[in-house]
Amino acid sequence: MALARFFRSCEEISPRLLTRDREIIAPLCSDWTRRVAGGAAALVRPSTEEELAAVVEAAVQADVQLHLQGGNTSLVAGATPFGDSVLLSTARLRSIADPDLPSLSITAEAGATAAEVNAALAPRHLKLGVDLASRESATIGGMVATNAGGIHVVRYGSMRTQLLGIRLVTPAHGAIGRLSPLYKDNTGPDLAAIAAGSEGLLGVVASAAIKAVPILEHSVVALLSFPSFAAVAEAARRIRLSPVVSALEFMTAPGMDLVSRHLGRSLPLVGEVFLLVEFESAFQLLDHVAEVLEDVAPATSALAFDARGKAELWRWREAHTEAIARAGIAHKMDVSLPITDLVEFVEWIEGAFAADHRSLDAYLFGHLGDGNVHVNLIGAEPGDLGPDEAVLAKAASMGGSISAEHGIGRIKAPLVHLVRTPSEIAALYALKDAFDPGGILNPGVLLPSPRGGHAIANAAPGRLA
Ligand code: 2HG
Ligand code: ZN
Repeated sequence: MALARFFRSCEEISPRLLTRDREIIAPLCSDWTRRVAGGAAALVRPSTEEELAAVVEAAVQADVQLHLQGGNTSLVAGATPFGDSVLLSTARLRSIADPDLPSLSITAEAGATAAEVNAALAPRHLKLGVDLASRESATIGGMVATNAGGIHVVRYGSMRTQLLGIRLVTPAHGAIGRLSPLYKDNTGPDLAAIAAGSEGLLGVVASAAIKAVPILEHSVVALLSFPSFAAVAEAARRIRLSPVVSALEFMTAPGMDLVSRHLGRSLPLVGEVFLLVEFESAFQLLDHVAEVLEDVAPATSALAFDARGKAELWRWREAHTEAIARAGIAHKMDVSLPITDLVEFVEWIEGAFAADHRSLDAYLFGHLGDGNVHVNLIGAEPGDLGPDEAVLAKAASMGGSISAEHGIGRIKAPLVHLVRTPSEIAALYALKDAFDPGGILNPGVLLPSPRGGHAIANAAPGRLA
């Protein structure tokens, strides 16, 4: 009944808005990791903010749940639809305005990818401060909704800090917010900051005004190897003091071996733990980089100065996700720890945790400069939350976070209590209620939904849609 009413409203808004074609919908109903797969009764793809607002209003009127999706690169089932719901894709909201040079910013609609926005900025020697391996598919809307981090947080911060303004379509208040070129605007709570990281609970991001940063002429990428994680952490502590570091990433030997097999290339360096460091500056860097490397004294190192060499070194870091996906269905724990506790955490995973979970293969890598470790486990049943909970509870007990940059999604929603008190969770539900009193947006994401079950319980684990 409700769906039929919603379908009729969509038809009135635009005849090309909604499809029920299984061949189009099915590929969008699986998490990128393949760990969970769901389904949707229909797919709606608005092309303008007005259409988007009309769709949300129609869903409110018909009491139909909307599951939101950008580039479908979520690694925590944040964009996987379930049940008799409707998948709302921002894929057709793609326009990108010309860069605003006086305010060093750019406005883009939610469905534009990071790569497309960067392509619009490049002729002006500008780029986004946030960059991530999934740049060809990750969309601006998803990056705002998850407060995306990526490889340059150590230099520029995460997505929330890049936002000058947003337009947000909310069930309770329609389309609100503004695409402002203002760097300063202290007129109450900042809607963009509230929406960033809210994972589609409060509204659908229609567009965002985002700061841009200059493309710096001089850059050097260094791949360094060390005998232990403790040695890497000490090197990172020193490298972080350099004012021109724009990425400070780590990888470990098991992941590097997997990438080596995946790419069909032999390892460029031998070692147990690796650091990938990018230095970027408007000025010549060689003396500075030589000084930093002399100070940290890696066991072995490889440096790249030209675009091709730099891309090749980056590939060793960025190919981890695809190499792991090829090896199996990964349980992904995206934790952050106080920098001083990283060594203890990694030693716990490789020691006590590994001893308790001998059937699992663990791959550790991440954004060391941000204290962000990506723990990838292969070998567990997709529906088994046990290993996830053990790792996340450990990070939480050490004062860390159970989501550094991927979000909570549907997979970790039952574990939010590890890092939020009952009062904080009640406040989040109250915030949700103020924007979406009917609970129609993204049920089951971030907060366990009174209306929708948990992804793991609902999905056919590991089954590809
Ligand atoms: C990255 O840093 C992404 O490459 C993906 O955040 C991490 O695959 C992962 O666990
Ligand atoms: Zn990451």
